[in-house]
Amino acid sequence: METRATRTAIVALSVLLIFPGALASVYSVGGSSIGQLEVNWVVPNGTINYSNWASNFTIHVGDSLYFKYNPNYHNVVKVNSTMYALCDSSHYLQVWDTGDTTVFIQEPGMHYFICGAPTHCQKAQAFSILALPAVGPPPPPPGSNPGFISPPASAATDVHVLRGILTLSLAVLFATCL
Ligand SMILES: [Cu+2]
Repeated sequence: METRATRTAIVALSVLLIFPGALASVYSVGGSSIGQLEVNWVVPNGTINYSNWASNFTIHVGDSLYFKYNPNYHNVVKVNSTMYALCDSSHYLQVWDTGDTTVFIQEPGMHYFICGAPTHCQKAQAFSILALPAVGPPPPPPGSNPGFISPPASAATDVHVLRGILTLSLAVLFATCL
């Protein structure tokens, strides 16, 4: 039996397959699962360990970190590794203080975040997280590159056929739902 939920799931899956970029994830800092938005950017009270939290995930360029917090007490400060080790928020790379912060990860490598409120970083409201390069093939280098080998035409065709089928499925699904 086809339910509305099933249809929704099929549509969502189709969208993901047709637009792979939609696979970028949002990681709620301190949250228990991907995509779950929780008020969790706080001074660790014994239940949250941000370093452990960060080590649970493999994030990539294109993903986002979401910080939910009370802006009367906390903020989000991006710093370099030296300032991170010193808990020094005065030499920041970027600061957010709205209580509802989404940090889009634009570069691979280590990213360092601390809370700028006095003593909060020292109390472990801080973490570093490694971002890997974006998922998928790298863009072709600028200019001519004789060493660059194009993927086999058959693979490209398969993707087009698959996307064609999925697009058709989507059209049928929408037509059925209306
Ligand atoms: Cu804080």
